[in-house]
Amino acid sequence: MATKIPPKTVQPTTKPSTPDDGGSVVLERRTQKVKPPQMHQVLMLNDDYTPMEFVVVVIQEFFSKDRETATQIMLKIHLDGKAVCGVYSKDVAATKVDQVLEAAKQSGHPLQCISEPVE
Ligand code: TYC
Repeated sequence: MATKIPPKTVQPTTKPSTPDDGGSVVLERRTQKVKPPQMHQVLMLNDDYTPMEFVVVVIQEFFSKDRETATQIMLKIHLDGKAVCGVYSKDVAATKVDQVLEAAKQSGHPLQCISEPVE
């Protein structure tokens, strides 16, 4: 596995020796400009037809929430029109959206799910 270098660490770099430096090695400090990856939130949208129980089960299954939490999220979607079900890397968020839409399609429900960058 590749070794991860945390952001804002300082990496020593060697400077080539010049003719009159006696062959010494100079260590320079350089701050790495590595940003954490952009995260994406997965939102589920309300509609008038998908059963509440189906939404709760989907949230439990695909977003690893316990029944209480899944119910709270479902009710927030129902009342506010949408809610965040989870925050992931871009690829994982896209997979969650696909899984939810496929499950909804298989069951004949119009449930909608989207992902968007956080902030
Ligand atoms: N509004 C739906 C109903 O009353 C329930 C529902 C909740 C639907 C959340 C979609 O994402 C949703 N049956």
